[in-house]
Amino acid sequence: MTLNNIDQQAAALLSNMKELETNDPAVYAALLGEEDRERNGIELIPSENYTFPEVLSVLGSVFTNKYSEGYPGRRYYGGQTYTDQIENLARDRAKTVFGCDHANVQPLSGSAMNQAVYLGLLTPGDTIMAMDLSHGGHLTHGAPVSHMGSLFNFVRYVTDPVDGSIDFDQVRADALRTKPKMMLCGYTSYPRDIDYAAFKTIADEVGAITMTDASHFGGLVAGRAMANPFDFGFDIVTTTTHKSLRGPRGGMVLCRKPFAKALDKSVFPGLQGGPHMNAVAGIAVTLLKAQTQEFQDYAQQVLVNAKTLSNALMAGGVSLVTGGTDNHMMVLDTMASFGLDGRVAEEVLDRVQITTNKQIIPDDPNPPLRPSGIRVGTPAATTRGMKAQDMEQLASWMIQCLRAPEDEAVIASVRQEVETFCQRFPVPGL
Ligand code: DSN
Repeated sequence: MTLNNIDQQAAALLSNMKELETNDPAVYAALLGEEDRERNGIELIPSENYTFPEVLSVLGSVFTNKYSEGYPGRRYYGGQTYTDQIENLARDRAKTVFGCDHANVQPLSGSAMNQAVYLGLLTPGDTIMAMDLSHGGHLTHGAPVSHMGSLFNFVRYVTDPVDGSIDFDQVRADALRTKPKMMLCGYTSYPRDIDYAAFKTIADEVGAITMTDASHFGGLVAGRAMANPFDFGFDIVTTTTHKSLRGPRGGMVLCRKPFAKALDKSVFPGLQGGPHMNAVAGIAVTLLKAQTQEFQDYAQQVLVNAKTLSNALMAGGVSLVTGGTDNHMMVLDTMASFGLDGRVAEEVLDRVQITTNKQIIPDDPNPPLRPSGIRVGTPAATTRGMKAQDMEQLASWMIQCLRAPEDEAVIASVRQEVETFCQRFPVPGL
């Protein structure tokens, strides 16, 4: 019996890549193209990031070969010595990082993890209070177009049009009237922090389970830069693992002990079959990284960068939804600021290799594919080492392009400047 050493693994990786180049040149070419895109452009989509090189290693590893239905020590397939090791590591590290009693690291995605919580703890038809989609909530927080929106009775709260605050007197009145079984906070496009204490007080008054979907800011909670809902007595926190946390694509359900059994059962066998063990290995690796000072510094810098970027945009006359940010993201009202809908704004910035995403704004009169704004965030740029002064430069380029979307000279010159700038900031793993 021999275990591979690092030289053998390096030779295997090179050989695997050569096989791809030879046997599937179309996919290989797309891979090279994506590498160049990531290297030569600035990633500002707030839900995207560059994962750790160690995570890339385990994602492309033999762990992808293995079926592991069940949980460590109780599997439905043999050969689980090493998969049990990595899943136990991932679960224990998740508990340490987030300060919770129990962790399930098997959800294949953010939608699956949220569905597992609702379906595991509630009965179809039950009432859940959550943030309205156009005010920042996620599809799985009850948007009418999602299956969850038809299965459960979602009561939606909204935000103040000027400062983005939540009217907790209104939330309380709605909770007393509708008697939700669950109160959910968390968001996909909301640039403010959450008042967990206020939610918890109302939930306790009506006997609701408290849940936070921390997908966007899970990494900032892990890095101690943002508040942890468990410190306020929350029952459940879900988070995707690939956004601010910098892990592989996937999800986690974290909870207090009384919910552990039902939630495990809901993830498997309730909702999913075999977990993706290469992703579970990546989650384990990520959660060790998340315990370092370097990660905490990154999390703090994400917030500093977001504040600097938002201030620079506003100083340049850009209208931001809620007038700024408390977290890693901001939403630009491009229609009000430049007379451009979000699709056009996204396309103009794409042309200079600054990647953003079109975004509906609260109560947007425009449709989702031509909404009034774009969403921007700093986790990926921060991972690459960009600091506050770089955010001022980014704001200046964005404003130049959005003010003159049809000026080919401006577009060409900013594109060149962006490409030169990017050479100073290597992409991890490339
Ligand atoms: N796709 C995620 C985001 O961009 O926020 C939410 O599903």
